[in-house]
Amino acid sequence: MHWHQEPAADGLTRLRFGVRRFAPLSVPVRSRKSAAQRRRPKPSGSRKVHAKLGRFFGAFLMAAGLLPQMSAAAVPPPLPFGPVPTARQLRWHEMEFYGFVHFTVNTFTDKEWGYGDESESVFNPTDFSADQIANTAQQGGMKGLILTAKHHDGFCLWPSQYTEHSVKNSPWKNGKGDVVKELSEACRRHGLRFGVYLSPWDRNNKDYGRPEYITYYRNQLRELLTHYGDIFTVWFDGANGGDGFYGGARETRKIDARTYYDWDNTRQMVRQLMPMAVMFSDAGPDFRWVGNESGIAGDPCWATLNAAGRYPGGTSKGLNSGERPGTDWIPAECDVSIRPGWFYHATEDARVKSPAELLDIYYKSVGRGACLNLNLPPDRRGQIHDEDVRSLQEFHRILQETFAHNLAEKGRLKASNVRGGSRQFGPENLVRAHRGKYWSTDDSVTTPELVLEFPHPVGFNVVSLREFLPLGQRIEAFALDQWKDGTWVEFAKGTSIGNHRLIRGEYISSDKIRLRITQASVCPALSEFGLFIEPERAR
Ligand code: FUL
Repeated sequence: MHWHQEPAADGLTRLRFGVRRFAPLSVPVRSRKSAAQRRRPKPSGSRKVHAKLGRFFGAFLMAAGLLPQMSAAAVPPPLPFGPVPTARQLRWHEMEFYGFVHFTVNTFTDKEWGYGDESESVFNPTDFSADQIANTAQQGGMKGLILTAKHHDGFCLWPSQYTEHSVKNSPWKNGKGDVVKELSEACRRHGLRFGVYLSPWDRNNKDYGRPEYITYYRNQLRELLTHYGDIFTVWFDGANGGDGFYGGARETRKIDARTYYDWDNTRQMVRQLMPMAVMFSDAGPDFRWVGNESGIAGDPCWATLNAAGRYPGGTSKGLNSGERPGTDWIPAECDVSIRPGWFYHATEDARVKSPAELLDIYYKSVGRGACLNLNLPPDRRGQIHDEDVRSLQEFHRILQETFAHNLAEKGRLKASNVRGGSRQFGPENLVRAHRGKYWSTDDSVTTPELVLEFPHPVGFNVVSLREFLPLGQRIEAFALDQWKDGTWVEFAKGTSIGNHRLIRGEYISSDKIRLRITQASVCPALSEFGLFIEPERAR
């Protein structure tokens, strides 16, 4: 099942999104008429005469060259191209950076995959602090956290009524604790969204491999989606089947990942219980695995994919780069741990990724249009280790300094073409970081260019581009030039843009920069063109 558009109250199909800094926006995607046009009542009587007079004077002024620009409402926006994101996908795109929290019995047994026979008594964090975890994430620039409510070992971090294998039988808080509750509440206190990872593979459950287990899995999912407030994502892991405890059977159980889980019905349940939650898996439906666990998206990394025949745990072919043309909007998420393992191991304290490594990952994930899901594994206290906190904070400080000022704001932008000559689609929309506005061209112009001119040379080493996603991924290739010694010199080129493209390179100083769209399926719709400079220590 795939969701591209949502019906609005007036019968039109609309994409809607609104976030910090960005004004709520509705984009009609089937009608060429603007919302203002649709709402405008038909003139009658004397109003008809006024309307006629208005049109007459408008034509007169335009002919006299006194009204060079057409009124905004008269120029229809470009039609959407290919698959487009849903409202819930747009909300997710805007998050860009969030975190995983891998925490369970493995934290105490020093394993990555528990067998499923771990005693509940091993789960005993000495000083669990959901606030320390949420605060670390928030201070590190993350917009949400996804908790491993249940990993492959089957141990539940909440007191599920469907199993004894959970926190309720652990010594932690005398069995009265609930990690899911504490972390979901701490996230809300820190302005973070909260999501859950519920491993489909369960090495503890006696029914795993049989139909009864699917009922058990859905019951657990229902608990998570009805007891803990808003859940922004449900993360379905593709790792599946094999040996395990399985209620004491201690055997190997193989399942057919294509059919066993009956994903269609589970997805439908999530849609009903949590309509704005985005679902992750190798096959979407809302966002996809990027095909590796090192946090690196392909270049290109298209937001589209051909979903037919794909399923969680199926082929990873095409996931890294996406597929174009693709039938479905299923953008990539890059998941990676701040340490070598997903769970905390004291032996890895000296192997926490440095701020420079995290920056490299950021530019190769978020900077290629994907979202970054960076794992922060709590230690045996139940808190994020100092080393991880330090590295994440410095990484975030560098990003904040880098993106504090868009240097392009100081320049003057000239476009080779502006759609209908209308200000509504003018290039000035590009530098104000307003995702609801964009520069676009006439339908016949697919390879336009933009020149940004400054009174004095400006130094930068990062260029930021964004497409206006409600109209689909339209641009296929672009190039950037600097004016140097009286001529244009190309300094970068690329392919996919999508939600975000960051080009990070050598330090450049120039008073004229040019962006060329060199290949596009239809006229482009670009909502950001930014120039930034990284602080010295980032390089
Ligand atoms: C994988 C799992 O097997 C790992 O343990 C981890 O949870 C990672 C995010 O996904 O498939």
